[in-house]
Amino acid sequence: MQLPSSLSQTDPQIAALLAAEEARQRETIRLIASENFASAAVREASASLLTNKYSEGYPGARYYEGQQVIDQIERLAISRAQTLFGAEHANVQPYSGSPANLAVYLAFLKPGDTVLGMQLAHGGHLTHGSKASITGKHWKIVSYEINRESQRLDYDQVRDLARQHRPKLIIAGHSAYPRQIDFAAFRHIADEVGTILLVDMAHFAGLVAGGAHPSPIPHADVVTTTTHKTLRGPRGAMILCRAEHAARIDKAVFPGLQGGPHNATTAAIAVCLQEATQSNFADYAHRCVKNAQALAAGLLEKGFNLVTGGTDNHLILVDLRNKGLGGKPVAKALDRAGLVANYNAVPWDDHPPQNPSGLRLGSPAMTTRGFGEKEFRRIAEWIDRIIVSRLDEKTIDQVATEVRDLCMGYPMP
Ligand code: DSN
Repeated sequence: MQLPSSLSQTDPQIAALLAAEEARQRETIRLIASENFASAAVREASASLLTNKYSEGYPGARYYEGQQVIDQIERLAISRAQTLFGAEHANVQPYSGSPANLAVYLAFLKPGDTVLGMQLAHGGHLTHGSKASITGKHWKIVSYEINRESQRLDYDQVRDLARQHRPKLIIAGHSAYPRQIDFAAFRHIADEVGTILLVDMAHFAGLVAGGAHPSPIPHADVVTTTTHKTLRGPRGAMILCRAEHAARIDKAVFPGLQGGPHNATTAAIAVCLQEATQSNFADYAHRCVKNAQALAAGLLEKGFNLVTGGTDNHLILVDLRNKGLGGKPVAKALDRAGLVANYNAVPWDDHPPQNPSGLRLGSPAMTTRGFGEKEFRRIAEWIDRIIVSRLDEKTIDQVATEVRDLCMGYPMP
């Protein structure tokens, strides 16, 4: 039987929706800090016929035959990850960031053990122990916060909590903390209480690869990362660890948590890791930081409150409380103007997570598209114009037209 070859013939409805999404991505400015534009090569590998293959197990030790090619692909992805990040061991099979983190819990903890992680509203991730996540239900979570005055990570507090609660796992890393982390300080604390240190570098892995952010690899026992954020690969994840932990990490991923790896994703991860070794990737990584700082500077000039007062990575967390508007209505108004961001809790937020006081912004996607500091300054002006207008629809329409015009000069990869 001949399978129909084109999506538009087989399923015109989905084909039309894909075309609509392509137009939306082309005509809007993406400021979601965790999003990016993967290259055509990454997307080609992701959409390849590798999706047809099952391969439970690891290269050379599979439960299905026919792995002549898949084993080579996975070995290549592993060795590229080890080389790029200087890691002793890499597992490239986790389906995404949450399963990668869960695999680390499974590898090192028993249910009920104590974990020390960053409070969600202070920049942590759901899987760092939020009550809404399985991690907050099956393990005893102690959370550290940023310091009220400095608004930075408070390593004394982390040390005090570690001494008091003797966690089996300490997690460093974030989804919404606009500053670099002192990984050596976390290492000292972990050593003092004799515990495992996990760094979740999902947000800044691309910056690490491009030399625009310190690497956690020399300090952490285990490092998890997604591959689709600043790293600009397919939607997937990796776990990097010291050789002594390799067997328990691999066992936790498969058969502990997952079944067959997504081989098309594995190939696309290999491609993105290869792309990350190119000199233009280092340039992209440094521009991500410069562009985020330009956006931050533009917002500060307009009287916006930024958590920690600015950024030294790819993201910004705006506290909108001095503007008298909630994060959700602002994010929705910006979306109508073609400025796509997400509402976000801020530290000590007095509003619920469904309608919090913050707005998270990020530079990676539009940096990939070629925006520079001038364009990011313009974004600050647009955001200010919309806020000053109190989310007036006419102003939003005018900004939307200007946004579309600017986007036309910056083609998608
Ligand atoms: N959802 C991701 C983010 O936006 O930061 C974290 O997993």
